[in-house]
Amino acid sequence: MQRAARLLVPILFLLVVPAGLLAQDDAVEAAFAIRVDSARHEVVLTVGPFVLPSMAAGAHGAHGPGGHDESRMPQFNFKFQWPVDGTGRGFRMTLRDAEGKKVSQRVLHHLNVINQDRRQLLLPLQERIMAVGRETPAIMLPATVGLPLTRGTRMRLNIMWHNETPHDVDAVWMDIRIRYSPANLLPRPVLTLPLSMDVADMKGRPNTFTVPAGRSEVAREFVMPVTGRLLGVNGHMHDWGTELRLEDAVSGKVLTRLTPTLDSLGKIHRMPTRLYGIAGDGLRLRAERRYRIVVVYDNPTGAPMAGVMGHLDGLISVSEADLARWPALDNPAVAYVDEGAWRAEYAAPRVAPAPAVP
Ligand SMILES: [Cu+2]
Repeated sequence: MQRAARLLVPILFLLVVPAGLLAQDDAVEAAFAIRVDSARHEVVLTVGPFVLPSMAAGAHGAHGPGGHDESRMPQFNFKFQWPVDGTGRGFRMTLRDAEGKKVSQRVLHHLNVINQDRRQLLLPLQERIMAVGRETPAIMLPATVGLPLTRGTRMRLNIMWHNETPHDVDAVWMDIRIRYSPANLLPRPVLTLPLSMDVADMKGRPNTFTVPAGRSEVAREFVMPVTGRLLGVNGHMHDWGTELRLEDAVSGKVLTRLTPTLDSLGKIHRMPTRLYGIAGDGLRLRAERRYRIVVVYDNPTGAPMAGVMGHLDGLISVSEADLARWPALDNPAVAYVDEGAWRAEYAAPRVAPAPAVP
């Protein structure tokens, strides 16, 4: 790699799409722009401005008990084509206001970048190459690994806002800088792809479920479609979740276990990220072998708790041969062997019949 001085970077690709159809009632149009900063090897997405009135009054935390009302949260989608051949390594996201000052990530519910041209390994759903919540820090992999991406891949950026601060935000712009390694990088990076393991996720259903009062476990098994090495994993649970683990379903051996750090009220403060060696071998998951994910809740509220979640999000490395065996986008195969949280013991919360109107 030549170490180029700070040249003005050539812009390979520039596209501006008004999002008028999705804009808020007051007709502010958020525009989307994409460009390639080839000196820094970054694809830069810029979108804004968004107007974000405070939702603090009467709104609850995004992941409080009983779930959260996403129907009130403004949501935006922007489609674009990935502009370069290479491997993605990570990203940085910043929010800033009209003066260029940083805006707190507490106005964001989530953002996702979805690869519409590749499916997930376990479910026939599109691959999520990036998922950012309120607390997600910047993620950057070493140049020795990366997510394979080809120029022209169809992508979708999805943003949901939830301004839980007491202040209205008049205008906010989002900048996402996605670092890539060019296709001619030698030695060729180890190919890594996201792996989502969820106790409830199914096409057409929410990935939330209900847990009873007291201690409970939900487990779900899946069969790996290809061999891969788990390089790292983090997990997501709601309050009163106490543990997430991955087991070999045949031997029962616990392969990894994540327990959250709790705040003084016993609520989840932070989920750890486990790394098994970016440079090392990682944790081997073998094709055709059965694995089990388990989420444990200890619900002290005395009542069933709806709208909770349990999933592990990992990164696996695969060989070129295994990437070629990756299920095709139109392959409807589901790797889960059971319905997990959606099994028979799950009963949808009963809705009382509405009183008759005279
Ligand atoms: Cu959640």
